[in-house]
Amino acid sequence: CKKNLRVLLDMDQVLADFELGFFQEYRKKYPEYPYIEMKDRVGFFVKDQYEKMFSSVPNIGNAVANIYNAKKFFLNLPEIEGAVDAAKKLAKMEGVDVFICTSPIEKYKYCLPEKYEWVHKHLGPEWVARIILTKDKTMVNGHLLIDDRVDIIGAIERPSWEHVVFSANHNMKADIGKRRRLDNWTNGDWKELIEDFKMR
Ligand code: BVP
Repeated sequence: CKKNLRVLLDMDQVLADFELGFFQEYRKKYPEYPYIEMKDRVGFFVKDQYEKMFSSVPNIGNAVANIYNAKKFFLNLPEIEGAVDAAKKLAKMEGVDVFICTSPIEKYKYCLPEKYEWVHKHLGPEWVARIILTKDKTMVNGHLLIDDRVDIIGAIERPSWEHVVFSANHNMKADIGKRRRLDNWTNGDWKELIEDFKMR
C-alpha cells in the first residue's frame, strides 16, 4: 500500500499575501516615501530592494521593517486568490496530507501568534495542528514543498521534498533551474501537479 503524499504549503505569498499587505500598509503609513510598484518587485526581501533602490533616503530600511514588524501586520494579511479554497480541497483529497510550512521573521513577537491566528481564522481550527514553524525548511520531511522563495537552503543539502516554485512578482525573473512552477491557485493547475506527484 502506498504512503500518503505529504504536501508542504508555504504561507507568505502562497496562502497569505505578504507583498500586497506590505504595499498597502507602507503607502498608508509613509505616503511621502518613495515606493516600488508590486510588479517591479525583484528578489525575496522587500527591504533589500528598497534599500538598494532608494539608498539616498535615510532610514528607508527602518520604515520598511516597521511595516512587517508591527502588531496586526501578519494577522491582517489578505488571502492569495483561491489559496484557501484550494488548500481545503487539497486536504480533502484521498492520499494527501497537507502541512503549512512557514518561517517567522526575526522580530517574532507578533508574527508568531498572528500566523497561528491567521490560519485559524482563514482555514479553520483543525488547520492549526498542521502548522510547522521553522527557519530551516530543509529539516522538514515531505514530498512536495510549494514555496515562492527561490533560495531555500539549510542544514540538509538534499531535502526530502521537491520544491515547486509558486509564482510571485519577485521571482518571475529568477533562474529556477529545472524546478517546476505553480502560477496560481485559480486555474486548476494545482490539481494536475498533485496528481503527477501522487503517481510517483
Ligand atoms: O515571516 C515571513 C515573512 C518574511 O519572511 C518569512 C517568509 O519566509 P518563508 O516561510 O516564505 O520562507 N519576509 C520578510 C521580508 C523582509 C525581511 Br528584511 C520580506 O521582504 N519578505 C518576507 O516574506
